[in-house]
Amino acid sequence: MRGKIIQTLLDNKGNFISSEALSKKLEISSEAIREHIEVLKSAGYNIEEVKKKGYKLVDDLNDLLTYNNISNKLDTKYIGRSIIHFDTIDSTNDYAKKVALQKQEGTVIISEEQTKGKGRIGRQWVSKSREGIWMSIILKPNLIPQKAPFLTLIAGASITKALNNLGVETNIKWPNDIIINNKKIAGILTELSAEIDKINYIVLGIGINVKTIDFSQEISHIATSLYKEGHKISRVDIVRNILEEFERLYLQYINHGLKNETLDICRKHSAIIGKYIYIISNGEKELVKCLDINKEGNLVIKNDENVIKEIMSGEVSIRGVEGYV
Ligand code: BTX
Repeated sequence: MRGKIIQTLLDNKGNFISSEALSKKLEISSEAIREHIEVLKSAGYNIEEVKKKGYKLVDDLNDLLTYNNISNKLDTKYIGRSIIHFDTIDSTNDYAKKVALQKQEGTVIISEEQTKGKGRIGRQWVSKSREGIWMSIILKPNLIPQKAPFLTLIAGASITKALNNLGVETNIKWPNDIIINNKKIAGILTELSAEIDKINYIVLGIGINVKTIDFSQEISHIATSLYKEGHKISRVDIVRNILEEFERLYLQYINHGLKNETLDICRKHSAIIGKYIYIISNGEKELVKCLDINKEGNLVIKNDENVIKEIMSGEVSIRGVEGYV
């Protein structure tokens, strides 16, 4: 019933709905409505109550990343059909790994804040309360483990496509960064648990800066947010779009292998194809020309001796000649 109340308030966007109208629509007493509203308020919903006008959900909190908000009009079969929402947590990836074996494929762990958000190779991911989207998707594909890195590309392509649907142009810095104006608005951290020939689960972590205006000095030269770039978009809309695009591209890959749209998106929106870049691996830095992303999702580069090589995403980092890109 509380889900239905939230749904009705959401449908009524920004407007009051009287207690009578609510109780008529949901076929419960005004007293029961009042009790449910109290519980919803204590769960963090910002419901405004005005005598003779009724109730309304105050705008910004429509943007809490709860199951009710996201699942409203979510058009997926199983990605995001189950959502575990936290106000705060250490890391959604770490939580997802703890519960992955017991949860169904497509379960999403999402938090308003992370206190120990993780980047790759032990790096930190700044994840302030309500300023962005910090979420992890649990996947259990029937693939050999060597194919897991491609899922990072699917995530990157789905973030790009989703933001595109919402009017934002982004580029992908292979393999795991999404950028606007040469700065990072999103990062992807893919973690794998596998046997030699079988994936147990994959946790796909996605971090997107949405509302942050001030970044700390350490990252302000490489980080930006959608708000900072002039795109005031609701976090809920972004999550919903990403889950839908992700499911589509993921199913294409699982069902049709390498014949899929992901590569087209990654190539078309690549921030590095055709450019000179530094490949950094184990502290070594090599200047190369980036030629393409091949069918397996590996980066094809040419080094200064004109030797063409394939780079797997693994643990390399990429830097542009003049800075971050
Ligand atoms: P990465 O290792 O490519 O990027 C991490 C680096 O990016 C940091 O060392 C820092 O320089 C910079 N950085 C830190 N925070 C931010 C930020 N908010 N915006 C831009 N740049 C930043 C990228 O790793 C992968 C990030 C995945 C984050 C998600 S959030 C949900 C999930 N849970 C979790 O703990 N991590 C993932």
